[in-house]
Amino acid sequence: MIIAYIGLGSNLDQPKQQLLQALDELADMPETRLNRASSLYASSPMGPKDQPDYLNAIAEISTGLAPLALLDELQRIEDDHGRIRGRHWGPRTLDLDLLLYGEQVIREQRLTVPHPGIAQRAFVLKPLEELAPRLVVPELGTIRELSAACKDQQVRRIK
Ligand code: ROI
Repeated sequence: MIIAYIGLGSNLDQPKQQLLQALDELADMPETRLNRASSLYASSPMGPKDQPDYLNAIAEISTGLAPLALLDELQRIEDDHGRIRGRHWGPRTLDLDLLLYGEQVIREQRLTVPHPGIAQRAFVLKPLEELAPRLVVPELGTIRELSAACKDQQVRRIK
């Protein structure tokens, strides 16, 4: 089993319900256990501003799925949530990003791990810091260090 971290995001159609349901669906993936989940966090959109604020969270899973099989499962769950692949960086009902897969570095056509945006995104780093501050992102440093470097981005922990 490999420990992997999944980023969840939503800003359409009841984002809180989207995320809570997605956590249940992550727990139901084959060969996978949901170890724990962060709190939910709210932030204004990175990218185009003419869209609602986002809710984000992080799930830590243990999985026997290979990276691309895991990616297939994540895309299936996104599709089940009515994800429509519209404009680049537009609003979405559910976004599931494979952020980290053990300590592996993966550069394939469909999949880059660690996720390429990880070091610039407080809405990923803040909830990840809640779960695993000392976790090392291959080639970049610890979550705590990366999060400190993004501290000017506003992300609010809710509930
Ligand atoms: N902005 C925030 N705050 N949270 C997200 O999850 C998010 N996801 C995206 C883009 C459009 C880049 N902006 C985001 O895909």
